[in-house]
Amino acid sequence: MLANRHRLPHRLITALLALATAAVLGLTGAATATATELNGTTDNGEFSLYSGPDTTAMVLDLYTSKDNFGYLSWPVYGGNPNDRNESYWNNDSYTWHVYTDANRGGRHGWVSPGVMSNASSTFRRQVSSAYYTG
Ligand SMILES: [Ca+2]
Repeated sequence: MLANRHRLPHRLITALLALATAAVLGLTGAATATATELNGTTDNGEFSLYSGPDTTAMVLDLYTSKDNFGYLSWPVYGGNPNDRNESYWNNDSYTWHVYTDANRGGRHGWVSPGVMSNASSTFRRQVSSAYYTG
């Protein structure tokens, strides 16, 4: 939760600056690109875990850190995404850290920005929490 508090003000400031810029330029209806997490689509700024190999099947698209996948549901399809990951895509500008247990427990791995891959045997179908670091 601390990470969320850290990140949201930055995102809000960015959005406010964009709106201020739009106002100065006299633009109306200017849209700011914003990631919508847990909508089943990997937007810019999100880290996604997929239930199938090669970024297929169900998508758990995260914008903020998650302490316990046991409390989440797969977007669109429903059901629990805990220990169901087979591949991933970090479409964020931040590095994401994954753990095989909730609350940063178990084994730890990290995914650099832009990386898309299948999970290694160490993490395949075992990830239970995920965090970005700015
Ligand atoms: Ca999304």
